Amino acid sequence: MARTIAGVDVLVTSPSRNFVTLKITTDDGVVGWGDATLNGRELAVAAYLQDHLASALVGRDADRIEDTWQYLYRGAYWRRGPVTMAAIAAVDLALWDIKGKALGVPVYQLLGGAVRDKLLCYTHATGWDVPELLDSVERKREQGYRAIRAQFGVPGLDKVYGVTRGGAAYEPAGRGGGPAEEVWETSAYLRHAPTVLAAVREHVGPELKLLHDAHHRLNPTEAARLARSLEQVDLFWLEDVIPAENQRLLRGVRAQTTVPLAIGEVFNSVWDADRLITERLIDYLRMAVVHGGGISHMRKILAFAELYQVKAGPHGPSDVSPVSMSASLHLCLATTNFGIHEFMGYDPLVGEVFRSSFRMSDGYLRPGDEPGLGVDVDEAAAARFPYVQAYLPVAREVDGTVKDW
Ligand code: CS2
Ligand code: MG
Repeated sequence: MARTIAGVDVLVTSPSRNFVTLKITTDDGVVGWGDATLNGRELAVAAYLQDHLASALVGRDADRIEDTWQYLYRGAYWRRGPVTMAAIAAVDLALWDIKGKALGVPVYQLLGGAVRDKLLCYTHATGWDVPELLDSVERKREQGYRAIRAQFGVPGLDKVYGVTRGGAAYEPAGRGGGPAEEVWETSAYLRHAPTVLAAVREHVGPELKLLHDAHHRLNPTEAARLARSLEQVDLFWLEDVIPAENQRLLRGVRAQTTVPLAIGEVFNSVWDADRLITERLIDYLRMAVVHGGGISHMRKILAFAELYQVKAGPHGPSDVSPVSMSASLHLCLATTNFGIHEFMGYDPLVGEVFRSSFRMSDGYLRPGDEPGLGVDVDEAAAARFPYVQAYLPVAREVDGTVKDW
C-alpha cells in the first residue's frame, strides 16, 4: 500500500533572518521537512511551492522520490533557475526525510552509508583591518576550527562583502527597505589582498587551512593576477574568482595558477558546472542541496564530478537553513569526493525554530543518527517570527556602473 502525500504546507519564518521551509505530511502522518530558502527572493520560492506545486503533489506516492524529481523538473517545461530548483529541492529533501523516518534510518544510510566518520568544515573570520581579522581568526581557532575563511576591508571602501566591523557576525541581506548599494573598486582590492592574506598566513603558521572568497568580482585577468599573488599563501581554496556564467573564461585563470579554485554557490543544475568539471577548471564545487535541486540532483552531480577528481565544498552560510545544512551533511557523509563544508553557524534565535541534531566539534561536522534528516521545525515558534523583506546588496563601480556583488 503506497504512502501518499496528504498535506503540503509552506512556512516562511524570520528568526534573525528569513527562511522558507516546506512541510510534507503523508496519509499515515509522517512529516518531512525541506528547505526552500533563496536569500533575498524567498517569497518567489514560497509562491512557486504553494501556488504551483502543492496541489500537484497531494495524492502522489511519497516513496517515489526520483519520479517526483523528474515530474517536477521535466514536467515544469520551464527548467532550471534558482527559484525552480530551490522549490524542487525543498520537495526532494522533505521526501528523503519522510523515507528515512518511515524506514527508521538516517538519510546517509539510504545513500550507501558513511564513507568517513566526520566532515571537515570551515567558518568565517572577518576584520576590517589586519589586527581585527587576526583577532577573529584566533577566536575561531579557539572554537576548534581547522579551516577558516578570511575576509577583510579594503582601503578607500566603506563596505566590503563578508566584512563587519568590531567582530560582529556578518549577514549579507539587509532587512527592510530595498537593496543597499555598495561601492567596489577592484584595483584597490588587488593591491591590498595579497598583503592581508600573507599577514594571516604569517600569523597562523603553515597548518591552518586558509580560504578566501573573491565573490564573483574579477575578470579572468584580474583573477589570474590575484591567484598568482597568493601562491605563497598556500590557500585551501580561492572562491568565486570570476562570475560563473561563462565557464570557458576560467580556462585562462586555471592555466596561470595552482591555487585551488572553488565555484558554484549560485549554480542550480549540473549544466551550470559541466564544463568546469569536465575540463577540471575547478577543484571544489560549491553547490548547496537547497539551490542545486536537492539530494537527488546533487548526488548525481557529485558522482559526475568524482570522475574528474572535483570535490564537494558545499555552500553553508547562515542563509542555508538547518534543514538543508543537515541534508548536505547526510549527502557528504556518503560521498567519496567530499572536500570541506562551509559552516557559518546560526543566530541563537534560529535554534528556537529549527531543532537540529548535527554537531560541530574539533573542526568537524557530524550529522545526527536519528531517522530522516535529523531536524524538527517548531511551527509555533516559526509563527512568532514573521517574514521581514530583505535584500542582498547591489554593488557599483566608483563611476556608478553596476558590478557583480
Ligand atoms: C558567501 C555567501 O558563504 C559564502 O561563500 O558567498 O555569504 C553569500 O554571499 C550568501 O550566501 C548570499 O546569500
Ligand atoms: Mg561564496
